[in-house]
Amino acid sequence: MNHRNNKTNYSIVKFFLTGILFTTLLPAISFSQPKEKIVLQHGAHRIGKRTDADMAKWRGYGLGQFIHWGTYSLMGGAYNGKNYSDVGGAAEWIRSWNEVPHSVYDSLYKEFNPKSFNPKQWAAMAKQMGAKYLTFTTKHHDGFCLWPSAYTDYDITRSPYKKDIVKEVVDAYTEAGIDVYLYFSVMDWSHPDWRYDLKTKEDSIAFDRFKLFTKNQLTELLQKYPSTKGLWFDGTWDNSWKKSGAFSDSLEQHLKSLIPGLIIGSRLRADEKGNRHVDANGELMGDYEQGWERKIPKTYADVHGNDWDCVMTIPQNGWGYAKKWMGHWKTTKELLEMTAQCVSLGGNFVINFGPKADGTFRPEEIKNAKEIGDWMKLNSTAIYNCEYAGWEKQDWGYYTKKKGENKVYMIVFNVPVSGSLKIKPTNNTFVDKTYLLSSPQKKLSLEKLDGGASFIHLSKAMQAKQPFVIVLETKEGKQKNEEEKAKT
Ligand code: FHN
Repeated sequence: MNHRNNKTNYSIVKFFLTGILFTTLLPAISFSQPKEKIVLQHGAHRIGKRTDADMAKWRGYGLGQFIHWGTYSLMGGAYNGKNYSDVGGAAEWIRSWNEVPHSVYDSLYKEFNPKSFNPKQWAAMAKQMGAKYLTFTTKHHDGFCLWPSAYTDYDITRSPYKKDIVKEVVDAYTEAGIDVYLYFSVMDWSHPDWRYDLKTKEDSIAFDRFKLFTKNQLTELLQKYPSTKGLWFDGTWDNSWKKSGAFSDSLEQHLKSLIPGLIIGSRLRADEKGNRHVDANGELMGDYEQGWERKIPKTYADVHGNDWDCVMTIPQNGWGYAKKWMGHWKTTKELLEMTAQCVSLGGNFVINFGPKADGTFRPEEIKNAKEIGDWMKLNSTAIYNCEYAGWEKQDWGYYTKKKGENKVYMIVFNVPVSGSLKIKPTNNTFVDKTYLLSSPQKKLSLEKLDGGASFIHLSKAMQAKQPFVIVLETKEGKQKNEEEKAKT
């Protein structure tokens, strides 16, 4: 087999340092604006958000599904009776664990034969959950391709399964009305020309070949699956890629020329100075910010006016199937609250699933998906096509606003002991009508307070039903019975 000689010594320490740097420090570091504008050839080519219909659709998704699937799913994060999750390792990284000989991992493809894989069932589960888009791992860091690639033989055709899994997934989800985005790891442990850094002339020569290989594979993916709505890049944090700003720029333009409207997040690009995500002038490179991994912005100011999505694991960490899930497993209520929080701050929330090697999902994931879907059935109006409302955040939950309508939604997760929810519209807006989204005939009364604020008092029965959604129909102008301010 080609591309099998590369010895990767990615230790878990390096993984976690990368993770911490990437997920914790990125927004804080990257957005500090330099005083004077630097002239860049390969910086951002657009200031501000995209304004086209494809991006408007992306913005309205609200909820998405991520799927990590590959030969790592066979190990399930365990080797020789030991669990990688016990030492903080993510299951899809198990090849980098010292316990696992590369020869063992690199032979896994010979056993990859997902007999119970039913792409239509996967798509039906995602649809019931309310996901509007899927991000699917075509190739993770190990380099194994779930599609038949002309550029490597480390692909699905060499497995006993043989069939094109990417096609099966793209077709089933597209048919179910769910948009598909392809995850692609640039870092490829299986390729002899992959380099972490370019220290010698030989490194650069090898990496030039690797760049061509990457371009060929991506072109192949978009040509094979033209209904693809976008690409989700990963594994672009190493120096070799940071030193390839001009290439990443031309690659992005090439890919966008293949599918008009294609959406690509900020993980692909580097500028000529080695900055990633945002260029040396602090401008986002890409259609949306891709730095929100396993964390959610706290305030609207944190998103710097950009589109963004948050990708989240159900366990503490780990994306591929793990026999033993790491740390705390998020409950349905927590996942719903994160969805509401993301939409309230203008982002999408993407929940990861790690199917087993046989193609079935673990029961915990099935339960989460079902419960989320049941809630979405009643309340998704407050999630889809909604945006940041601009109202002062209150402790009971999150506001979202329907695009282009005079409707603000209160997604209530924590009713205070008083049973009363305070609301405070922005200046020059007042609430005209208040009712429950799930039963619009049930009007809620509003006690108007001084300063434009109001209370909604809830019955005990309603308090037990949270999370629930209250609709506020708004009008422009001042609330009528405002008291005169005290003269002091
Ligand atoms: O290293 C990967 C990880 O395995 C997983 O794929 C996540 C998903 O966002 N991305 C990387 C870390 O940022």
